Amino acid sequence: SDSKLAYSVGVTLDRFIKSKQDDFPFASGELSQLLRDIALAAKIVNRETNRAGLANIVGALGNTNVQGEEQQKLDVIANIRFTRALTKGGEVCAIVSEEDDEVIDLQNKSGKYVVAIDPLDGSSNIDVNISIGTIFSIYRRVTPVGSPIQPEDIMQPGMQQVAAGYVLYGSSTMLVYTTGHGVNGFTYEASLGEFFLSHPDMKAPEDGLIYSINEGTYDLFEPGLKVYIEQCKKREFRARYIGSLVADFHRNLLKGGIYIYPATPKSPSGKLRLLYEANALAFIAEQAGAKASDGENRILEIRPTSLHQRTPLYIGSKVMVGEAESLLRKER
Ligand code: AHM
Ligand code: MG
Repeated sequence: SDSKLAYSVGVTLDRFIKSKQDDFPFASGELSQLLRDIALAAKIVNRETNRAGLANIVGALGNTNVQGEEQQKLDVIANIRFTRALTKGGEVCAIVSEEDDEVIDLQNKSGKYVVAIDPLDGSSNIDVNISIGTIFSIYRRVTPVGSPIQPEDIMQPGMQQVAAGYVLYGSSTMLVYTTGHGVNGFTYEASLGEFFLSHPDMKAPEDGLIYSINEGTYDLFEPGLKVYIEQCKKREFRARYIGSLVADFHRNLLKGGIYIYPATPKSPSGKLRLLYEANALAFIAEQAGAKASDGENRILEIRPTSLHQRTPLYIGSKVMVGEAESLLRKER
């Protein structure tokens, strides 16, 4: 197959990014460099993730580094690693991170890009050795380079992303990203320290058989969603829910399926965050021929009003998301 061929020829992420530089609106190479910065931080976080179970042992052996970082929780470490990479790279002027209440203004006047990031999503899974992920969105700032950053640089709808991606720290580590010209996936080869193109031009199946939702809260679902879930059961679909968004999304993208995090009376906007969780995955989904909505509206068209705002999320195979939406509409 094509993907096997590409892998055997050995297209590294660096080479791929270079060859795609023409995709970028103003091919100055800065976005390419920014993607490479993210990939480097991902390698470091991958290393830390692989050692997660050893953290206490390493501490006991007195191997703490100067910052004492081994003692910190992995999501904090990931935040430090990504923030540092984005700061040192020089292309970024501001960062929105799940780990920080406020926007991080890097005071870097020449930086053209704003990054929204969840450095380590699904972190409740770390202690039990289950897949976790990093999710990132990249925007071009809208106010002039050289001036102080403004709220409108940060609060951009997902449609304005220039690139987005995720890293899945799973049975293999993968980096998947889009710049709006299709989706490509790279698998990490640890012994070489390189990501290799393993999933060129990823396309989601139009329809699927997997549904991913925390059914433990079924009683709180709105009527249309209850009907949809009952339909999934009648058709004997497969229920798969890791509780790690990147992993659930990635599986469904490859195999065909829907991931749902609904609104409930307790959390009327669901749980997931628009800026650094939903938008990036929505951009990737659409680029792969899938669909992402809040049950009613296209995720990428939502105008953010606050930094950490939440949104319900219905994401995955086009047919499935469409069906769920029409049932919600019918019962509302
Ligand atoms: P986090 O950002 O605190 O890690 O939470 C996000 C995670 C997602 O990865 C996952 O899909 C979801 O929370 C699971 O939530 P729940 O346990 O409510 O099903
Ligand atoms: Mg998260």
